[in-house]
Amino acid sequence: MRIDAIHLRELNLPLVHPFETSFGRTTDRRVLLVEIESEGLTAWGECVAGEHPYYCEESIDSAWQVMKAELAPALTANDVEHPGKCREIFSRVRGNRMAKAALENSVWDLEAQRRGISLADLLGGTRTTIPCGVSIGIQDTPAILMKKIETELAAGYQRIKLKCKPGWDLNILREVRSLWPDITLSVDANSAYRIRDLDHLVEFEQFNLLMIEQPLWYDDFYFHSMLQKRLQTAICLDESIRNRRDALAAIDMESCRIINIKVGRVGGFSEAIAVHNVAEERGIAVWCGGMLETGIGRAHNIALSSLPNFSLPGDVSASKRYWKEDIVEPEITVSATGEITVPTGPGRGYEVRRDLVERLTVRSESIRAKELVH
Ligand code: OSB
Ligand code: MG
Repeated sequence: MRIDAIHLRELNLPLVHPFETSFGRTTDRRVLLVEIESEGLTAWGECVAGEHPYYCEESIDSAWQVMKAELAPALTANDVEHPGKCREIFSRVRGNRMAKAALENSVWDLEAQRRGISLADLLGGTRTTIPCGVSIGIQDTPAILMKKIETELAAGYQRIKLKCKPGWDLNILREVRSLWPDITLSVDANSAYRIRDLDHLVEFEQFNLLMIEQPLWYDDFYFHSMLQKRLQTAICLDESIRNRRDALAAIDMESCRIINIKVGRVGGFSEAIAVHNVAEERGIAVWCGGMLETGIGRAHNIALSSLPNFSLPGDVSASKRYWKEDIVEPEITVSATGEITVPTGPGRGYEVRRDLVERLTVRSESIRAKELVH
């Protein structure tokens, strides 16, 4: 297929509630969208990089620069026979996986439209509905957190994940478990602990957690492996897993027993599928993580979550938990039993509200195929 033009845009969208992790608080999301024009079709992708390089090395500004200067020109200069070819086209550029993913995922979105099948089908999905959980940020007080948990359980979500850090961990878990002894519960530390906290982390065992997500360094396997040996509770790796080889290493070293797959973090759908497959072969369950996406990234996460080994509830939740008005229609909704129905129409299955996108755009830039410039 021939890519005629790639449009980058930045939108500013206030979150309904601020989202706080161990590395910081987000109140407004700077959203980077990619729109691809190809032979009369329009496809979309979302770059999930943060406002700051705190979750990983990328930020939306670094991603914009790399897409504009390197990745987008490489894509328009090549014949992209299949979205699976993007990895090779981008291979000269090291890292920058969120920037690569935004473009590659748009090409998958395009290919699904071209073939008139759903994105989920194109990716090899088998599930018709996906189980959903929520990620609840650090709150100003424990009482506010308890209220939030109550709301999310009432909405039907199947798993509650709490962001934690030293000082917002055992005290919180004690209170949550006294109120809800049996719910499926996990924590995500976003690398807030060190190996010297080992005895402290062993205390988490008493709360019957489904998993402890990324307790140690964002780039570590070795110390996670040491920690996993001391814990009955499964460690789940998020930040550390950048690709299929990382997943293999982590599984072989027993650094984790569960993997969180984020399509942006691993550089696109092709690599996400590869991580999914290698985990499946080794009997390691995966689930789909989230990065406070708008409906575009969310739609892509839903399609990915339809693959068979996404057996645990993901951080893929309803639009209204994040946005007053999402940029897709219909907005993403979750059933009373905590499930999202995987759309079956062609492409991503959620229309982009172009008028709203235009109104929210604060900067844009286009990269066109060379032959079109005269
Ligand atoms: O570690 O999963 C994470 C959001 C920003 C950065 C990192 C993470 C998160 C989340 C949000 O947990 C999950 C969501 O989008 O619902
Ligand atoms: Mg995480």
